[in-house]
Amino acid sequence: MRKFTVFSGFLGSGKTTTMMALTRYYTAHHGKAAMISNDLGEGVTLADDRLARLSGVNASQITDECICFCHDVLMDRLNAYYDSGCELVVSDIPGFGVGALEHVYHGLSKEYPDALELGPFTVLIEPRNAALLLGGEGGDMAYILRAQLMEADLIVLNKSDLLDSVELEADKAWLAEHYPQARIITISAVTGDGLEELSQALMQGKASMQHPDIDYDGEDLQNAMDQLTEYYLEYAAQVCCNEFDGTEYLLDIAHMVQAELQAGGWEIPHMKLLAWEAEGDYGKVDLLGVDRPIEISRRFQRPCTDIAVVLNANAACPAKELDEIILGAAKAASQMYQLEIKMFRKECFNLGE
Ligand SMILES: Nc1nc2c(ncn2[C@@H]2O[C@H](COP(=O)(O)OP(=O)(O)OP(=O)(O)O)[C@@H](O)[C@H]2O)c(=O)[nH]1
Ligand SMILES: [Mg+2]
Repeated sequence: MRKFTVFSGFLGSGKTTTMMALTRYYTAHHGKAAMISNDLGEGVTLADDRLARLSGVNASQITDECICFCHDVLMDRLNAYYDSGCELVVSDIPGFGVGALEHVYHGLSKEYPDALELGPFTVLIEPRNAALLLGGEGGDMAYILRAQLMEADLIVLNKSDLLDSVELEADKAWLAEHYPQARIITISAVTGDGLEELSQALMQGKASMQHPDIDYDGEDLQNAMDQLTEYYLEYAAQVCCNEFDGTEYLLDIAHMVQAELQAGGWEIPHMKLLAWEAEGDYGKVDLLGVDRPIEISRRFQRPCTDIAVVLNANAACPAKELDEIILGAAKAASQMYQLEIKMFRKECFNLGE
């Protein structure tokens, strides 16, 4: 079988964590699987892809362009995976993913009609965003959440570990009522709950190839894109003497960025901070909003001396201010830890341009 499925969903909903858990689970229990991380930065190392590979998952990245618009690159990559024995490949999508159903699924099926089987177009949502929609809130981002869910053949309510069974059933019922075209399942990418159901849904389910009216050329999507700045930073940091706690270092950067953004009245749906040592030990910290606790997704197992750092962020903050805040935090934290830093790459651009 040559199955391909796109994972759409809001920033921080857990696409990467789910693709990693699914790829690992599927390979262990069913057959070989692989995942692709897709984002827009030119020639960058994606934190998502590096994280997946550091944790031993069969993964690769496509950068510079959305898979919406580079079907030849995507198809070459998929063929390489299928030729190496993979039967299931999943990929995420940059930005908000809105329009990916048309651009990726309909585009691929026109250009490569018999090359692969498209699995259900899959959209992840996390409880916090489900609660916003349920409460009739969500501000400017509500359009994005609704458009994503309208495109779904399969809605995956992730982070089920954060809800009790009554809350879970209420969210599921609301999603089923408002998005009747989609099947709804609940999973926790962190605990592994629901991964068998997700595997079955992807392998047995098919893309409906529906054409929902999501007002793709309308003002709402453009407004949302205009607000967001995408940021990529890569550098090496070496301690002058002794050792340091790499996880605490990443946490300090995240706290500084959070405080500055909050003070400026900005918002940050997701900033990922990943660092690793040459021997393969690594740490990862996630900032998921100015008002949410900072999460440690992985702690370094040992003290650090010499690390590579990749920081990727999406923030509702102008590019110049975001650059000053993030670079300022990275430099200040490095000074605190007596680290000498060597910058490799920085990309910072508005998503709407
Ligand atoms: N509690 C809990 N946290 C989760 C779960 N899945 C993901 N997370 C956390 O949610 C945060 C975001 O997860 P990612 O997988 O990076 O989210 P994403 O959708 O790939 O984010 P973008 O790449 O920015 O679009 C991380 O801190 C994860 O550890 C889950 O099932 N339960
Ligand atoms: Mg991701």
